[in-house]
Amino acid sequence: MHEHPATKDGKKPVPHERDIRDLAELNSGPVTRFGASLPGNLLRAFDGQIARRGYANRSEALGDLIRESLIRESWESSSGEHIATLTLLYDHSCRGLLQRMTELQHHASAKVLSSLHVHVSEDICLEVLVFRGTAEAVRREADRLIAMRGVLHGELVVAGVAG
Ligand code: NI
Repeated sequence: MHEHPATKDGKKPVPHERDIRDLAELNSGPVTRFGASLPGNLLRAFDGQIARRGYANRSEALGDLIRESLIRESWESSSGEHIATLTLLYDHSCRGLLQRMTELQHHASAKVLSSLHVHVSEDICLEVLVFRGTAEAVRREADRLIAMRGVLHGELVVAGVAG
């Protein structure tokens, strides 16, 4: 990875924003081993998916997931307003979760245009939020919601750039 010059206000640009467009550069450099700790069931399920998709090993599959995640993130460097959906699966019985989620949505810098709620089971709810805002604001609110205790899964999909 090459060095990025500091911008006028002294803040360094996020290094990946430009670099991730260059997959060749992402795939260059020495191979580095690292350790990771995951719940056993999660790893077994991942191994099953790896086998179904025909990957030679976990490293290849993990590399693809990481690249996909980085590329998906690259839209954040684009300017203007975006429309995006955030799908959340959460345990509504988790103490304080509903209040924290509601408060965040009322104060979010990305506007919540609409939401859809489905009671999936006794404890689990599915919620789809439609956001409008800058890429940075939408991503920030989505990340904060996904990180909340009691949220089991979250996925942000950018539906388009608002006119
Ligand atoms: Ni519900």
